[in-house]
Amino acid sequence: MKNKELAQKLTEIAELLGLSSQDNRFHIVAYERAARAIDSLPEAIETIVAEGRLKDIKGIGPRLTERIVEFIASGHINYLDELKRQFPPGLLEIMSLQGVGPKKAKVLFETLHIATVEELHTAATEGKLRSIAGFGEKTEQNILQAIAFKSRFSGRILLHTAQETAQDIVTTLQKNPAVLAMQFAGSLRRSRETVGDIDILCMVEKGNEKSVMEQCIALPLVQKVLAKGDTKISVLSDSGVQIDIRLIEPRSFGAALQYFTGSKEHNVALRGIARDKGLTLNEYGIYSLTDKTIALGGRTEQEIYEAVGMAYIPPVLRENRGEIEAAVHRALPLLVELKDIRGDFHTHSTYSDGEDSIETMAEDARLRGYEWIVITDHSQSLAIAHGLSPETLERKIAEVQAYNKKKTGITVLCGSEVDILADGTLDYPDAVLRQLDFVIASIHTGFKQTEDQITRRIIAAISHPLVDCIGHPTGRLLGEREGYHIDIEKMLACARDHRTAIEINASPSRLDLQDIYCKKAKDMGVKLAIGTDAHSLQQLDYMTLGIAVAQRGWLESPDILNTLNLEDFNNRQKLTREPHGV
Ligand code: DGT
Ligand code: CA
Ligand code: CA
Ligand code: ZN
Repeated sequence: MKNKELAQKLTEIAELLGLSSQDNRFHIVAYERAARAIDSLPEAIETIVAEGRLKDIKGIGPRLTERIVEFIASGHINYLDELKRQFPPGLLEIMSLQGVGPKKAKVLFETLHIATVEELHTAATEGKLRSIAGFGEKTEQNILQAIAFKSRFSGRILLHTAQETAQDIVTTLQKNPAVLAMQFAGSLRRSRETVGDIDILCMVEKGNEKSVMEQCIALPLVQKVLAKGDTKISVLSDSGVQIDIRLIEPRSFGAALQYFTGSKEHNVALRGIARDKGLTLNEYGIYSLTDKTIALGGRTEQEIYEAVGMAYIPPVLRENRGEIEAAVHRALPLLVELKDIRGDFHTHSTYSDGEDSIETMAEDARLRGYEWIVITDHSQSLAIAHGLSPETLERKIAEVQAYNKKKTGITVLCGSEVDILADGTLDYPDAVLRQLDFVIASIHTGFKQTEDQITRRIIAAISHPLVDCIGHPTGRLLGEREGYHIDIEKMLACARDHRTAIEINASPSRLDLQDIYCKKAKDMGVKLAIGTDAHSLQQLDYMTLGIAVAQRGWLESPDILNTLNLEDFNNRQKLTREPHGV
């Protein structure tokens, strides 16, 4: 399937067009839209092209069709190569810095001939940027911060990307009869929001390693073998991520899984407790300090945790943040799971910038076993995402009511993701908000305001009686931008007082509210609402990422509003609302 590669190329075209001096806005939007549509297709683009069904995809006109057909036939898009020749390659990387768009990148190139991030760093450090018209000392500082942020992230990949890559490997290797079992390990298994390298364990009987090793080297994604021993191999993938695969005998598999899942801090603390009990723990098993020849356990992880006298600790909690003490006292949280989820709070339909209709989204949610789905299209001022005018919103409400009359087995709730404007007011009047089943208030503009301004703005929204939830509360985008400045503790305290929920936005590059703050929210008595922010039905899958964040934040079913059935959901609605979802 070449979907991802094609989407990436179309995105690059959009980015490069932004550097050009002509007004290309419409072309840029068209390429971005097409990239998103192709990235979320459920089938291979090759098949669609071969069967002449490209025209069925919304937003793909004759020009895009031509480029896509060319790419499928040759693997190249000439137009992209041409654009690349016009601009130095480093400019794309410069544009990916927070706060540096095509306009600034272009000025930097034309005035100071800056064409790489290194050159930009040097110029900013030497104070040369402030001489450019429209730049100031502040811009210089922001650029240095953005470069620092990017290098901190650099080399790490999104959890979702790591999961997809690792799953491909597991699917291939599992076909080998010598492979008895496979498990993710490391930060990937702990579901950290970003992953440095991918760790995978294979259960293989002693003597059977050779064929598995050969198969690892032959994996299609392997670009380079970094290191290879008898039972361990490290490779570099074609997308530049390192993958460590270890082959482990069944009798040590649990011990190895425990060891290589980490975190390092968790393991250090666990070994300390083992030592106090006269035990020693390594990647092969758990032994008595006095007789290291007899293993007391090692086949399963459960054996290890039992031997040191504590409850089994789920991988998502293994960060040495109190889980060991809780396991000793048999007081671990009963973590929320996917099977507890009854609905999704944050989705977009074709009414705003989603790819699928309300009906299509609802049917997919029904197949996932949900009882309800909230469709939260954007509000009027967000023109770039086709925000809805109050008139269009009326039409949408009517469509939702008509849909619910059909009793398909799932209830659609008509919501909106309403912009919190720069002054803290909302993007719809109360009369409009009152007609909605669920209101998420989000910040999409004015990121440069001070912490005080942003916090006040969010608090104004939280205290508004018609707001149910605050969307992606910190505005961060992993690896792209740090988010706006906000006093999280103040926000949470206000949310508790007004019984307004805080979103766990499960979009792969958001995962916002972050795990550590979820735990704080729970401790403060704030409810959380998971929203996938799906812009297509496939993206409803992101619920698993939202669950991972919730679990890493120690959250249990009652902490998460998605576990409410429809009746309880309607009952908790604020009294000011006129119910019409059912
Ligand atoms: P990452 O890859 O940076 O996202 O984070 P991890 O946690 O996956 O770290 P990684 O890949 O270096 O190692 C995987 C696990 O293996 C780690 O969580 C704990 C264990 N481990 C690896 N090397 C050592 C070591 O030298 N000492 C200890 N205590 N544990 C180690
Ligand atoms: Ca790792
Ligand atoms: Ca590793
Ligand atoms: Zn949003």
